[in-house]
Amino acid sequence: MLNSSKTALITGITGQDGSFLSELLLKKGYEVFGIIRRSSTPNTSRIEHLLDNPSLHLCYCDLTDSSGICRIIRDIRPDEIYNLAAQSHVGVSFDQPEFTAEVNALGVLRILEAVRTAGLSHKTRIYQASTSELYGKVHEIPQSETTPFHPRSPYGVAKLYAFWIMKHYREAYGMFCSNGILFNHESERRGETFVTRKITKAAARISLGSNEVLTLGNLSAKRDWGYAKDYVECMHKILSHSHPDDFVIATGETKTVREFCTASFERAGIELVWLGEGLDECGIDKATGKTVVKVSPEFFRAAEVDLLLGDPSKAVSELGFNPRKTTFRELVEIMTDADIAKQKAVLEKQGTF
Ligand code: NAP
Ligand code: G4F
Repeated sequence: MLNSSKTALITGITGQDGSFLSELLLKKGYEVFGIIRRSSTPNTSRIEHLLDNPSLHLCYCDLTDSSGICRIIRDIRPDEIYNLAAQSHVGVSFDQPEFTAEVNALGVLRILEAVRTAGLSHKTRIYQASTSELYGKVHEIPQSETTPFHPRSPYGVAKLYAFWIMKHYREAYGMFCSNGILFNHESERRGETFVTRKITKAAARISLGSNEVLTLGNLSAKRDWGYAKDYVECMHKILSHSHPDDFVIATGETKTVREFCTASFERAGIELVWLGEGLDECGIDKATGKTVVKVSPEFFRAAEVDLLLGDPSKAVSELGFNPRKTTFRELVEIMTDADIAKQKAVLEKQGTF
């Protein structure tokens, strides 16, 4: 159904979720405004295919820049804001805790204040990209909207502030502020340093002849992995809901990093056998006997989130969310197949395939 009169502002439009959400909103007839950061090399590859769309408008800004945020919100007067911008890498947040807080915590406050001071409190609906990292050292399994939070990283702590400042503006000013507590969601557009994409890219390259060894950290960490394209639909549903609220979006299934590896290599035609324990654990290609996966302390974190498993019942009943739309196996296939196709294209260009 077309929604031709609506205007949405997406922060983080160049990211994985921003690119899928722009596609969705443009299809629904929105005028989409996106915030991009100035960079010395192009950072719009994920939305390249949308750049000619006359309903897509990009403006330079940064979540650390209050005056820019105020100006853009005052000028656009958006019906909806999707705040997806963040320093989104948990591991990096240990190295850049202050920057992570500036963007992931105070950035949200800047948006809320910009909306409020522009007199848009009762017009603009705001979605905040909250995260299962809030549960951290989990207090219960599975995690739902009522599970207490216990973040385990500067990223998680910053996102906790963001979660609560959203709730505060909802309660104090009656603003339509909703948190989507999204569990890990991946895709063929996932950043290459997140574990799933790191795995699918390596599995593809190794299956096509590369001699590299994939080096990972904690293989036993468990995550509830869904498909990003499905999850952005929930972002829109959350802002289209009758009232502002917080929702867990998850599949209700959890797998280890090791299991993701096994499934991706299998899709790429390599049967993995796991040998050893801890730092000595490695994944062997059963057919050749070669080590293709090893472990390095370099990728361990000062504090780990061991197990995430979401309970999406509320989103299922109130938003009509289907947590089984894309299964774990289908997700692994989508990502691995995409990386195989990309690697084949690279090899073809080099004349080696
Ligand atoms: P992503 O691919 O890393 O994208 C992050 C986006 O934020 C990029 O567009 C990035 O711009 C932008 N950004 C970073 N710092 C910024 C700043 N200071 N000012 C303005 N923009 C900035 O992340 P994603 O996976 O799409 O995730 C989207 C959001 O959901 C993030 O807030 C993330 O924390 C949250 N989240 C993600 C997951 C998940 O599993 N994917 C789960 C729960 C929550 P550049 O392209 O210029 O770097
Ligand atoms: O892929 P990851 O880096 O994602 P993580 O830390 O779960 O964070 C992602 O999901 C969150 C939602 O829960 C988002 F809020 C956040 O923005 C981001 O999108 O790591 C997943 C697991 C971790 O336990 C990590 O320790 O994989 C483990 N891991 C093992 N080896 C690794 C590696 N992670 C990375 N990035 N690289 C490795 O080599």
